[in-house]
Amino acid sequence: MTIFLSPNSKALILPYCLTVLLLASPLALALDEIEPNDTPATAQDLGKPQGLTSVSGSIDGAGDIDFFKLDSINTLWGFTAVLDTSASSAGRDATLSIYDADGTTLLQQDQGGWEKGSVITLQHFQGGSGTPVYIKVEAATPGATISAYTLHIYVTSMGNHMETEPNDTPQTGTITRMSQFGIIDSDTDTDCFRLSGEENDELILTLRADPENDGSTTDFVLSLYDASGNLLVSADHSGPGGNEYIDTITLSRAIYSYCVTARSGAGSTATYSTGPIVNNSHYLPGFTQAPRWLNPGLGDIATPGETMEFRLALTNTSLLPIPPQLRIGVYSIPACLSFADSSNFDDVASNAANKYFDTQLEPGSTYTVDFSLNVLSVCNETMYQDGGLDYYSTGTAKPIPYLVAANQCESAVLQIAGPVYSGAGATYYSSETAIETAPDAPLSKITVERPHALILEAPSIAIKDGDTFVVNRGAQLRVYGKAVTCP
Ligand SMILES: [Ca+2]
Ligand SMILES: [Ca+2]
Ligand SMILES: [Ca+2]
Ligand SMILES: [Ca+2]
Repeated sequence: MTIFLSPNSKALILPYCLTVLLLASPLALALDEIEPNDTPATAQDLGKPQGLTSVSGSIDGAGDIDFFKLDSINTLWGFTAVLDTSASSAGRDATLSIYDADGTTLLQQDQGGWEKGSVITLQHFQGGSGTPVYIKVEAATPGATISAYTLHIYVTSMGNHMETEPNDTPQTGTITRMSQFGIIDSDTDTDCFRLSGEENDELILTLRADPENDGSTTDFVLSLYDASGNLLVSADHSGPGGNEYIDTITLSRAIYSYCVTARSGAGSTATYSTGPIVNNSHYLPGFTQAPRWLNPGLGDIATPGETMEFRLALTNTSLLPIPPQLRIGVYSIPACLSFADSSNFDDVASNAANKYFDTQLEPGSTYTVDFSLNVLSVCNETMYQDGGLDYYSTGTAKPIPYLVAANQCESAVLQIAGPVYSGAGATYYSSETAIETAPDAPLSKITVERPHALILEAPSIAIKDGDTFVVNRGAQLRVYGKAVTCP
């Protein structure tokens, strides 16, 4: 299964033009720092991150500064960097900073944003693929020693989607995207966001207090609530202009809300960004895509000239509605298939089509699209259900493999000339009533080797006495005893 981000538009989205891949299973990489790394020029290169990267290091007294270089995925993506100094037997006060590609332009900085260290969050990458940013770890007091720290870098897709008012209670919270942007516009404003947890999900919540980096000094509070509105945990560690961080909470399958309030500084400049990290990566609601081939032939084989009928399906398996930016698409291989009936789609190209849904998908509900395709040629290919949840800037390509084989009727005996069957292309579909090796190769062994398939369909099938069949791993031998009509 391939999961991908798609632009939030109604353009046709094909997998080969996607720019952003989400990882179905985020990677976790654990490294030790490598000295010398005291300047951007000698920064330890962490490359283009995937999932969670953790680095263990230390600040060894006077002069030690640790720089790490992180390469951009693209500007739709960003990261959260969490510095944990709680294991240090010496000093624990550190400063965590992010610099632009020049190594000197400060993008974000934190000192003691949470109980165990510092946090920089929802920091967009600044340029296209490979453009670096630099992360700096240093002692808050020059010359101090931090005997051990761990730097965790969580990579997430972002977008800073705007909150939707009214959202002042846990029950009315804006449904969470990957990251959210909001404003505490009055002393009484509370902004809540809801997400649907799954059993044993690990949730981290972060708040960036000054997303514009313009020096605003609102003092925010970030709080997590259960489905009944009970407060589970609250973070108010930082002062004015400081980030907030809620460390890992293990979830149940339930709806959770996190709310933002301001202790000071409400008004038009009281902007923030906030978002969850779930299982070291983005938050996405639970959903399934289940495309089906409705009329497969015997043995899941079609023949040229037939019509294949498909049903695409998208089901919301989470506990919250999926907002109505939903798209179900299809794409197929143009050499193999062409649309016979695409009338249920909203836009149709030669081998791709999309259907858009403008009402939210309720929990447990399914949207489907039926269509049919003409079978053009012999193929061993895949038809894909494409797209999905544009609200979350994401989609999934889910394949249906299919086999199209030629129906060959020209002789009564399929005679195999050599010891290795190769068929006509990748597949062979025969109405022959007998199969045997060549007369001059008695007692031969007939071997079917990947990617070949030998498919026999006839009222009765005989194999010459003494001939041996070998079907190697990955190859296919299918024998069907049904009547075949030949011209
Ligand atoms: Ca060091
Ligand atoms: Ca160093
Ligand atoms: Ca608000
Ligand atoms: Ca509000």
